[in-house]
Amino acid sequence: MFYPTMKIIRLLSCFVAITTITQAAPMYFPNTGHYYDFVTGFQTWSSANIAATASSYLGATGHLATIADASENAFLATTFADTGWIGLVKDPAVSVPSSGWSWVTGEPFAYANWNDGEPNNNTVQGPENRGEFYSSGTWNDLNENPAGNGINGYFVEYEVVPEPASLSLLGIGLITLAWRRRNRFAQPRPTRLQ
Ligand SMILES: [Ca+2]
Ligand SMILES: [Ca+2]
Repeated sequence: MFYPTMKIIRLLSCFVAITTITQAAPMYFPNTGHYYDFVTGFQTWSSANIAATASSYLGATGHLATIADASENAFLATTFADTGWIGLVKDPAVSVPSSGWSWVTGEPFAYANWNDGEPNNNTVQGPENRGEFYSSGTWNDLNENPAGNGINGYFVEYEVVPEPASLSLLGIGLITLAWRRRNRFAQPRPTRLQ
């Protein structure tokens, strides 16, 4: 009885290890230089916002994804093909559905890709002051807690700054080379014996 139990535990350990290894890493988008991920599982927009800002990748703190232009929008749609929260919020004091929107990062709200008929501020479940990204790439304004209605998770973005280590090493190398050359020329030349 003991041996089969240990065998099962070992098999489960292998399964967990394989699952961990095969977990997808955030995806890189060259146009922005940022990394993106889709975290599966329903939660309210605010919970997703907190979770995103509590996460990090390659030293960069995450935030709910922000979309500056059509290329970034298309990247999210084609890479993840899923529906979830993005870092889009509306000032509740603004009554016009299409006005008062901003990104959680404070970057300019210069691009939008609303789905047909959206934003409509459908108040059946409460005011729609949060941004939902459809798998098709279009957007919907949605309330804070739609109880799982269409939200499969959230998009997180990591604004990773390129590692300067290689540049630093290059700089140190050049300085060292210059110092050596200067010292070599500064040294008195041996007097040639006549
Ligand atoms: Ca962005
Ligand atoms: Ca809506």
